[in-house]
Amino acid sequence: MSKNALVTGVTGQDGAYLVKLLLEKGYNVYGLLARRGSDSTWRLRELGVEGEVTMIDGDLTDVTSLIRAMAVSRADEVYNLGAQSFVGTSWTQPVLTAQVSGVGAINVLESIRIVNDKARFYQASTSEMFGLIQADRQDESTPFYPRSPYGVAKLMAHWATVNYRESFNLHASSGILFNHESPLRGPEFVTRKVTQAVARIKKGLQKELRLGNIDAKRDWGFAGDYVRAMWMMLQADKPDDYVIATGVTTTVRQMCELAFRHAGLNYEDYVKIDPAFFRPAEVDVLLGNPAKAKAALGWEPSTSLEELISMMVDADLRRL
Ligand code: NAP
Ligand code: G4F
Repeated sequence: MSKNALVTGVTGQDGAYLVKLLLEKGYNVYGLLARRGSDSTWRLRELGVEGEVTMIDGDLTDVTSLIRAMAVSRADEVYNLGAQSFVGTSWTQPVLTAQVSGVGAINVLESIRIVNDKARFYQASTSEMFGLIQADRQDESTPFYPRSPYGVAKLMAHWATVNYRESFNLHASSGILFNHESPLRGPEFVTRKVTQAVARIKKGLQKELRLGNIDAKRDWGFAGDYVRAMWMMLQADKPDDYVIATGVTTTVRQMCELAFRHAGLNYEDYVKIDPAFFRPAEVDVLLGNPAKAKAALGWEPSTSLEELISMMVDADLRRL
């Protein structure tokens, strides 16, 4: 019998790749669709899976809609990917961020307890929780020190996941995912902002690219690899927390260099530093150690940053 999965954040980058993976594995896939004024399903359409997901109206801040979604989907597995996920916005909308990205996870956990406490749960935790890093390479034992309202909200959701596992014996796992990108990445995040600008500059539609702190370092991987890790966590006998990362860190500056070079351009001719894009508190460097995920789940990334950025620039050139 095929399994049922419920995905919150189904219209996001990870939601689209996860839906594709689950469909390939024979799941009946249900998505929690938050009501928006305009069409939000373009990513599912790009991957050719829009018609294959059963959408259920709902919002992470409305626990009644989550209880209904659990009942309607009869989910065996619940992937909580929904969030206000842009760090920059979390300083201007801290309460919304706390409600969606923090309390929202508790709402999902409660709906699981009420409707079916045998359903397995995945929480989209984040390397942003490490913030002001307390170890050179961050793993599951590294203390957290969030640096943004988003990081604080996600830390609440992370500990709620651990607490519901320990209190109620839920199969609740948390993936501490480092930055992961793709051609479906939102244009506000730095990789996509860069690859979109490279394509526009190449086609003569844009003259310069304004960025903030290009000395920040991130451990960037490919979203398609990372959703595989989410699924693997829910297939394990026991729930647990896992760092998912590549183990390589790169500056925003070097990432720009790669992107511009792929289009035959020199980033120094186009990138301008704009204080408007600096953050009130920065996460200067992230570098993950995914050894536990490799040993326990057999998970490994398959895409280098150079391949990833090339894929994104090519996709943005095609779209123009
Ligand atoms: P994303 O593209 O920003 O997607 C976020 C999703 O959440 C969208 O489907 C959005 O719906 C939905 N959402 C927002 N507010 C909601 C609400 N009130 N109720 C229900 N759904 C709501 O994020 P992503 O990159 O796919 O990331 C997936 C998850 O992983 C997020 O929780 C993110 O915080 C976390 N994460 C991401 C990364 C990364 O590098 N990508 C790393 C670590 C953790 P609309 O499209 O309708 O707005
Ligand atoms: O691409 P970013 O906005 O991603 P950030 O803040 O690392 O957050 C992403 O990864 C987290 C995992 O660690 C997720 F949890 C979160 O949901 C999101 O997906 O910024 C990356 C770096 C930052 O240091 C930022 O200051 O790039 C720097 N940066 C420099 N100029 C910029 C810009 N970031 C953006 N978005 N725009 C700029 O112009």
